[in-house]
Amino acid sequence: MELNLKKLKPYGDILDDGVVQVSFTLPVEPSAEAREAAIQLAQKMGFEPVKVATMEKAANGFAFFVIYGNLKASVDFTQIKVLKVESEKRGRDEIDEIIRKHIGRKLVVLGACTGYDAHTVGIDAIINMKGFAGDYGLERYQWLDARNLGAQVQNDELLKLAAAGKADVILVSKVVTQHNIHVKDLKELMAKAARLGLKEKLIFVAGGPRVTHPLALECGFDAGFGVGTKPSEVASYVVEEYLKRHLPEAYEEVTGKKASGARKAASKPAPKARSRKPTKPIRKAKPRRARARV
Ligand code: B12
Repeated sequence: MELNLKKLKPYGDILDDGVVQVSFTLPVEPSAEAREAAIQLAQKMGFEPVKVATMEKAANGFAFFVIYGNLKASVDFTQIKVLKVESEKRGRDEIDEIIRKHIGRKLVVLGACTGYDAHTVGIDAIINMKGFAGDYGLERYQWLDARNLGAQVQNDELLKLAAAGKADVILVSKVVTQHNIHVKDLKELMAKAARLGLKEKLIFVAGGPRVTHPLALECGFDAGFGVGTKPSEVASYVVEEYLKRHLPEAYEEVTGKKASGARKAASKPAPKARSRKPTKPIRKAKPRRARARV
């Protein structure tokens, strides 16, 4: 049997059988009627035939099911187009070497978890020295000056620090998404950045478990990263984006691609090989009392 990408289906035992395992709980005691209800629900989900592998009592008045079913639906894989971060994944040494050779100074990266969001672990995973899943954090890069401002940093404070510290890149983490607070905070940051003339000057990257690249673009960011992101993926994007905007020739040399997407602001090349220290050391934003505004 040959794989037909135009009619892609889940794989169970044999190609195109469409076998899927789903589990759910019904708020009724396990019984023959509960089993039939689970089968009918699975049929409504598009499974045929349906096999109830497990029906267990989860608690008083609750039945837990594991169902195997053959999914009838398929998707045309050849027609799928996804808006995604296009940069090539590179290792730390290569990224450091690109910055040393083509930019000649450290790129200043500021990261924070913003608003009233107190979840620090995501931004720590990206920035802190030890990194995430065996991938060193941005602090470990010789040619990045990466600073982690922690959590509960207000948008105004972040932009003030970005301007004062002459940041090149802003990394924003959003974890709490209740009532779409992440979208509201991200959009507000970008509206303020635009008013301060920072939107075009800096590279803005958003991240978090429910952040996607399209969502980040919708909020006015340049890129978005979600679950399982590794620091080197972020560094790879940042260095390519910086070259694309400021040093199109170097971008073409490094990537083999035309810097056609270069922005207007990019026409002014960044000065090479100069040390750019922030006017004042960037102080960590004052932590606010953890408050769940959700
Ligand atoms: C630990 C934790 C906490 C700790 C946080 C401690 C700390 N210092 O961070 C504490 C106890 C404080 C906490 C509090 C709350 N929490 Co909490 N918490 C969690 C938990 C268990 C783990 C989060 C975590 O650390 N993940 C590990 C990191 C590594 O993963 P990550 O954040 O996804 O980061 C990765 C990527 O997303 C990405 N990334 C993240 N940020 C960025 C940024 C950039 C720029 C980039 C490029 C990439 C990137 O890279 C990272 C590495 O791959 C989650 C549940 C879960 N299992 O996820 C709930 C969870 C996030 N919390 C939740 C909630 C509701 C709360 C509270 C509101 C609870 C309450 N009612 O008080 C409060 C909120 C407090 C506040 N003001 O924010 C909900 C959020 C639901 C939602 N959708 O909004 C979750 C999902 C639990 C749940 N299932 O309900 N929490």
